[in-house]
Amino acid sequence: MRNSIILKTVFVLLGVSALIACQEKRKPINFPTTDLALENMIPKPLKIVATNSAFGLDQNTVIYTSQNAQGFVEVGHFLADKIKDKTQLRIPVNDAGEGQVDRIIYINQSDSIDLAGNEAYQIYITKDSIILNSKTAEGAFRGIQTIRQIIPETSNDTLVEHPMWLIPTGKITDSPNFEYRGSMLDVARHFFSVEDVKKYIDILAYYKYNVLHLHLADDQGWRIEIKSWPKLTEIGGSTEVGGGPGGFYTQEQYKDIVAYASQQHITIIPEIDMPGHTNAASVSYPILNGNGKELKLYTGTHVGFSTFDTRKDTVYTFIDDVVREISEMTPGPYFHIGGDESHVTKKKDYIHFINKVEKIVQKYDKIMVGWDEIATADVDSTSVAQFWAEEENAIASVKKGMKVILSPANKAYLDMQYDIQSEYGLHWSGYIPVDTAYIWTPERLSKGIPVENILGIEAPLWSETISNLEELEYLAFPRAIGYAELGWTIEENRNWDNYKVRLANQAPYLEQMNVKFYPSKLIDWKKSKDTYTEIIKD
Ligand code: TNX
Repeated sequence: MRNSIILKTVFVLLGVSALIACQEKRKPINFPTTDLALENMIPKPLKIVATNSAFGLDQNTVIYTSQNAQGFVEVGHFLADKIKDKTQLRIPVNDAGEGQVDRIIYINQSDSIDLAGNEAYQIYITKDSIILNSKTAEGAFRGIQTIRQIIPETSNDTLVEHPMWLIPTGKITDSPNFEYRGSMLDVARHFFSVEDVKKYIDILAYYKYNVLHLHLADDQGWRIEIKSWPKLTEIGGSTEVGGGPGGFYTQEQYKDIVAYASQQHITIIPEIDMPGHTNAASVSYPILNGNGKELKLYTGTHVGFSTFDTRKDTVYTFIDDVVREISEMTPGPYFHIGGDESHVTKKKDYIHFINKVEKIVQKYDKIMVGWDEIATADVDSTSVAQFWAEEENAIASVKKGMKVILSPANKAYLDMQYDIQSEYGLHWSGYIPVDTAYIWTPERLSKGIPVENILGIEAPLWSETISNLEELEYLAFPRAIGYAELGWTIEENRNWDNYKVRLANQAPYLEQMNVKFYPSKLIDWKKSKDTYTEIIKD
């Protein structure tokens, strides 16, 4: 197998040399010495071997992709678009046209056994070519994020007569530590537009996340159109925390988010939180209500006061409709049923409810995910628990043979304040500065959660204190970048002192994307060229 990769590589290189030989003889370029291992990649790849020369990305570079393997051409175009955004270069894809071709980037489907799984990839960078091998388009997509990250911000304008972006040569072998690397966005407490969600997806994809979990319903708002129960959005969608206008996604908009995420190989996980956190649903359809109290729309931030009536058939007809409509629009394998903080649901009713809802979710071919409390019910080993608060529940899920997603609130909650001066966020589970967010070991979080049971990690962003994209970005970044590394990079390759330098160097990308990240003082942020010039002018 290894031989076949080498052969293939040689074949491609011969092709490149032939292409180049057709061109006028090039003058040898005197590349400066480089070190691929010192590049600021996040997450840090599994293995990097530097060969100390450079690939000059320039106007004479062309991208080629496998053309019969599903999704590879799209990955090639995605890379070309991002190169255009960063460098202004227009790199052709699978079509050299009349232009001069000096170098190629080849995105190649390979079945090599050296590629461990769908998301694994290898990149070979020489002076003449960049060859990216992966089994699937998903792996190729993760790999091109690495390529994007090692294209420098500025070009070298002296080596040849036109600008050239020097990429260090060497070999990268990479694959993820955990198969599930997610973030959650609470669009229920405050509503966020489709455009906001798309921008969040863009940044997550750059750091190799593969899941976005959307918290679509809570006491303060119902955010997804359900055609068979229209008042959910008419009434339940009309409020949010603080009394703002709320909002909801039409089914078309939800599908648009799902499709956008899938282009970036990110799976959307929809969550309808129940039987608690259901005030907005019960105000819309009072027949669902189980707390016996008068119902009104709620714009505060208390939790634990609402519940569905777990003994009424209509409630399960309702849930069946909701799960069916949402599942039909959701290609991903998971459906999240919440299940947290049902403080006014009696224990036996809660267990009865979760057991019934699990069957509904399975009927629509989805895997049920729930917050760790679901482990107190009689759930199946195929369901997944999301550990946020009670270690005891997480351990109970492991005993049931379930997989666990790690979201410990004192480490992984993006809505916790960085410190006492933070403008937004809560601190019920403590303050989470940028180092605390990074310096923990999911693999050894609890003796009762062995690595085999860890599906991955997820960083939830609850939105009680944030109401627009700028505030969202303040809480999410830079911490979400650290969680990306905890999810992707193996423990022995993670190191705070090394990470914080790479993080400092994310500033130009975040600025280019106009992300209003929190400029933590723990990080010696790299100044972008513009800021630098301004400082000099001052
Ligand atoms: C706890 S985490 C909650 C949410 C809140 C969050 C605020 C979880 C399953 N429940 O309802 O928004 O704390 O940090």
